[in-house]
Amino acid sequence: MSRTSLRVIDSHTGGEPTRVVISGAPDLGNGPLAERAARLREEHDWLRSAVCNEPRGHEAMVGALLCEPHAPDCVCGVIFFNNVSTLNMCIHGTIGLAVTLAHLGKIGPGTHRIDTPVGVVSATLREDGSVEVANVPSYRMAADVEVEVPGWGKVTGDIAWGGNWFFLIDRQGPEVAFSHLEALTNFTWAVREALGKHGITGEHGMEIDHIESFGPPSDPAVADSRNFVLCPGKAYDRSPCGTGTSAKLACLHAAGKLKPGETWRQASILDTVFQGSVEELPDGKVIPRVSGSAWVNGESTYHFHPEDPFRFGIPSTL
Ligand code: PYC
Repeated sequence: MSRTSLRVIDSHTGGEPTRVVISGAPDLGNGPLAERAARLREEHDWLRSAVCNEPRGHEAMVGALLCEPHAPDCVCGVIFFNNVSTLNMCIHGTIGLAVTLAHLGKIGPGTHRIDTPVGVVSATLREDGSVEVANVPSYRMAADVEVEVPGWGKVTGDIAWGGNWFFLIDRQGPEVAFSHLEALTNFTWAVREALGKHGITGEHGMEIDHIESFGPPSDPAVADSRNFVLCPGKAYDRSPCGTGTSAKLACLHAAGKLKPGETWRQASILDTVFQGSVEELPDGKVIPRVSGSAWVNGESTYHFHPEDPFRFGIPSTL
């Protein structure tokens, strides 16, 4: 097991950081990516903590471990993780990964398949440097689910899969504006806890660990909606959240409000925008296509001095 140094490349996608680990990671075998993600969680959690937690990281940091793929015809595999655990999927991170691979000279413009723990996605690197991700099949599992949220009353939302499980809330709670970050965090965290308390889950009892609140856009000329997304470790997504945008696209499609090929422009709480559209599948699910831009903004080598008490990060207090 190598704990001597790690090489990472940083980028951000619409304000949300991605830190790609390009070398120095432990060997997770060559099985399916979901198996390797479980091994990372169970046997090598130090890597996640060293990369995402302080003093090298911060609560919003998303790590991306670059791996050999398991599925055929993929340019690479990736396992995403954050300040508390691994993530099933991450689209802002896939956009960040694509520009990182281009920065390394490993890919050029075109479409590239990428293996993830929840299935193969594809990233199309365009000539202008933007990236479109074709996500895993996504769907609305339930509409208008009511939950009693202590301190906030009855909240109604949709439950949808977009590569992660989301509870999507429209125009309830605090105004979706940057000046209300603290109130939005308190509200969405209370919703998440209430869902857990009432046993409201995604398929197969999977925890709904992303809460997404929607309001009107600040400028209807550039976006159709603005969101606030609470991530599993209580950080808010600085980007419009690609898997959250996928869940939104699936809900809009299920409600008859978005036809294949139509564009939905989702703004983040920072007013950065992802463009989205859907392709219908015969089983009623959709393939969301989400596009945005990312910029490489750093490269580092991490060292692990044996006497440094925080060489593997300051553990999360959650
Ligand atoms: O873009 O899918 C996303 C994402 C998930 C968590 C943070 N960003």
